[in-house]
Amino acid sequence: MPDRSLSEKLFRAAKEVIPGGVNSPVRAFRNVGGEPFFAQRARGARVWDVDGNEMIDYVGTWGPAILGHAPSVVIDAVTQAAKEGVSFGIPNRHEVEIARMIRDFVPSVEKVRMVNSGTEATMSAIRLARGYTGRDKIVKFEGCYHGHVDSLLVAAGSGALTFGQPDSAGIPSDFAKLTICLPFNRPDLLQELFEKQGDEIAAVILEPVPANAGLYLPKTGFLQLLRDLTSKHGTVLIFDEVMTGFRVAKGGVQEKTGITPDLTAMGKVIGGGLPVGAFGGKAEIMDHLAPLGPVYQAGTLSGNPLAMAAGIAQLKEMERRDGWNLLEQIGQSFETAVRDALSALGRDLAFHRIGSMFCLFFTEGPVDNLDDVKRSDFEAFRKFFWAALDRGVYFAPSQYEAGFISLAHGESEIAKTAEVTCEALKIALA
Ligand code: KE4
Repeated sequence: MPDRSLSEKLFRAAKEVIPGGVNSPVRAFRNVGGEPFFAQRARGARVWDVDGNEMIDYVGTWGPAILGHAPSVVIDAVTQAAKEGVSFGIPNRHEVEIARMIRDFVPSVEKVRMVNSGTEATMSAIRLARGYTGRDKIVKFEGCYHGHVDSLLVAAGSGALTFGQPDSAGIPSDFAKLTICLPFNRPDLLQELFEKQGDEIAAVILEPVPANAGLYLPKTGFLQLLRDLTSKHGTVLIFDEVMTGFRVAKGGVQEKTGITPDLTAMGKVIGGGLPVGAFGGKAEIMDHLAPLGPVYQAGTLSGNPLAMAAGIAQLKEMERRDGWNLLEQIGQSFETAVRDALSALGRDLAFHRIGSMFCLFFTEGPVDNLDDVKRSDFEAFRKFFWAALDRGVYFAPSQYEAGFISLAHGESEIAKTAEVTCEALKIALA
């Protein structure tokens, strides 16, 4: 068992001054029990805790670390930008450059507004859709998580699900009732809803590949049906690609599927690890934003030069190395290792992967939506998580999260992970 005494000491101190000792609930390890470790430093595919324990990291700061942690191209870009100033609150050239890159990577994004988190991105996209359509109702899917937005913390995933709080306290019922929640991958229920209320619905927002209740894929035709129904009824279709964007493909899920939303929420990868979100889409809709139009949205640090420089450097490096193709190759070798471990144990657990995002469910398939995920053996997951962590591999501390592979996960990391996964599965499934 690794020594984690300094992390324990820090956690005790943290809990005295920070609610739950964390600045984001999922970091508290509540889904797996025990206490979180405290990071000392991270580089490439590895993270070291304050007690000096080294781990191969498959959380990757929940998505941004697509090149691996602290890539030199990002550090150099941020250092250079900082020499000119850390924040202006004045338009700067970095904002124009990253906006042009986002537009070029994601053709459905004709105009984009930078913000400071994925939450801000989805919150702003919803407000914009309501302002553009003049309608109030919105649709989301059970288990999808779009940040801690009042109107979207309804049947939400990720940390909200981890704590059994898919419907947060503090949200007025008058507010929540404007959010209609459907199970994912149920075209029948979608069709029925739109037949009855389609012309009253401002927007449908979804993770086109849900990855906040584990990771599962849209069934064939589901996204196309969504696109057809929203187009027919003048409803704004919003893809929340905060996690999948610039990761599962250069242009995200919309590039892989060819289904084009009206608006896209983005974040994580485009910030290179610094606080960034963005939302963008059709100019006709985006031009309803202040100062052009009646929908207000603002942010002191939006377009911050350091965050922009980090995102530009990361996107350029991904493009230079054709990172998406490399990630697919690494993802395939990772998947082979996991499936070999499962077959050696004679267990047919559901393992889902799209590019460099994955999830091992402690249940047999099919896993098509949140109800299927809830069949998982959470005790076995807990044992697996700690057995892997104690052997130097850090997976996401919740069955309701996805894993992330980076360009820094080389052959040695995958080989070590295969060995540890095998041992951890034996312990978890014994
Ligand atoms: P942030 O506000 O946390 O930057 O982004 C919210 C968000 C929006 N949309 C999607 C699809 C997301 O996955 C997220 C945030 N992702 C979680 C990980 N599942 C962040 C981790 C955390 O809450 O600490």
